[in-house]
Amino acid sequence: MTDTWYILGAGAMGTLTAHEFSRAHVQSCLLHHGSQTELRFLQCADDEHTLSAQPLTNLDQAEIKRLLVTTKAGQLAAALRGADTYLHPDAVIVTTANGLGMEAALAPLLGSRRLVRAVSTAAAFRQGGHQVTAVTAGETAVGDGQDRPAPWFLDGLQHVRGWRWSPDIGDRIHRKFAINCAINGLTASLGCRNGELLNGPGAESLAQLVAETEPVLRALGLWKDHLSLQAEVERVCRLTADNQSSMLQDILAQRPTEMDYLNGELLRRGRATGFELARNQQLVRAVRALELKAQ
Ligand code: KPL
Repeated sequence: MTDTWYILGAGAMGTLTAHEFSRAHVQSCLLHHGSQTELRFLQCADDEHTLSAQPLTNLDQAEIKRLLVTTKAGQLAAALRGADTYLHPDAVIVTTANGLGMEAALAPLLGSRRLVRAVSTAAAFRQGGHQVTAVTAGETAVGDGQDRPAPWFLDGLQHVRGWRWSPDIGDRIHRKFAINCAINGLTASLGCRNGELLNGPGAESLAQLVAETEPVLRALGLWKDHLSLQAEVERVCRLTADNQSSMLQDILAQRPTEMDYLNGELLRRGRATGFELARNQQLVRAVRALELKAQ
């Protein structure tokens, strides 16, 4: 029998993932940090699915051998701290969190375990309370730096719709980082959908931000594509034109954003290499001000 995947974080991403695992007959258990069993209602096109989320504290010590953490980067450390008692010493831990710069703070919490990164285009949003609406199951790339899929991937995750092993996960993380640095903060600060960065004042702000950002990303080895970042970002904005970026959703729902792990981290790395990034700095300040206003 294969090990159960425990999915920690019963928000939009966790709920959609738990549904996708169940669709693929991959045994999973959705977990949350509360003290009671809760329900989540997931709307997928015309179907509604009800899922239950169990309190983490219901588990036995060291019960978790496979953990998928679906919280954002800023909540990863707290999630791992809360799960510590329940994690097996050899547990595989996978995170779908975006961004860069969280690794050092997490290292003491992982012990001898490794944190495996997953890069996902799955999208869902929470409509307040326990209602979640799925936008797309998307594609999820998982990798631990090895060419061949790990046994824990082959015995379960490979059957889930859109989940693929990726030998070049580092490049995918960097690519998503670059695209999110261009789109997320700007849509959050302007309060606009992704498609609104293609025309008018939104397009002007995007062009200025990308013109400042691409050279530093290239210098840091975080954008290696032969295509310009501007062309790729415009393509993503067209594909996701009706979406509210995840950062805009966080601002609207008064949740902390991933800014520290996106443009905030870019500023830190850029400064260490001699780049002063005025527009990125302005954007980080603008998003922090929105976060503070919401507190
Ligand atoms: O990844 C995204 C996000 O919102 O975090 C994009 C690509 C911008 C799609 O909305």
